[in-house]
Amino acid sequence: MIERTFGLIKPDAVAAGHTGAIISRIEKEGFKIVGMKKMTISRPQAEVFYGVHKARPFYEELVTFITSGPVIALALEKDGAIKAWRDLMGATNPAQAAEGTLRKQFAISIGQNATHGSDPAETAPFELVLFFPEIM
Ligand code: IDP
Ligand code: MG
Repeated sequence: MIERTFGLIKPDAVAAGHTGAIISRIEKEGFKIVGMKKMTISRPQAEVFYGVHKARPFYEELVTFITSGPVIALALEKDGAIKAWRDLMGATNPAQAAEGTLRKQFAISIGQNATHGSDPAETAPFELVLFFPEIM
């Protein structure tokens, strides 16, 4: 089933100059980029985006980091896009990420882990509308 998911290239990877390599890999893996924008996420937008993590001990660190510099927001389309994008990113903790995944290659730490991808279930539509209201 063709579906859409939401992705971010996070501030660590943008600052390190990995934008091009990550975009190139996304295209090689057969995703259609239906939306892409470079932006700096505001504190209010980060609080909505990461609202699901509000109770977690690292919430404040998460919001501070995601607003710390420019990101690339992506709307990605593919057959089974939500799982396919999570598979391409790899595990949250780069120490556990498989060879060939983006987080294995580009992440610095569990917090500064290069990319974001919608989790299964309801987060993809919510995140897509939050960042790409004009195309969703
Ligand atoms: P995911 O990004 O693989 O879906 P989530 O569990 O949804 O992982 O966590 C959201 C984000 O919170 C992670 O991508 C990572 O940046 C950060 N994070 C997760 N666990 C930790 C932690 O133990 N310490 C610091 N940051 C964390
Ligand atoms: Mg998540």
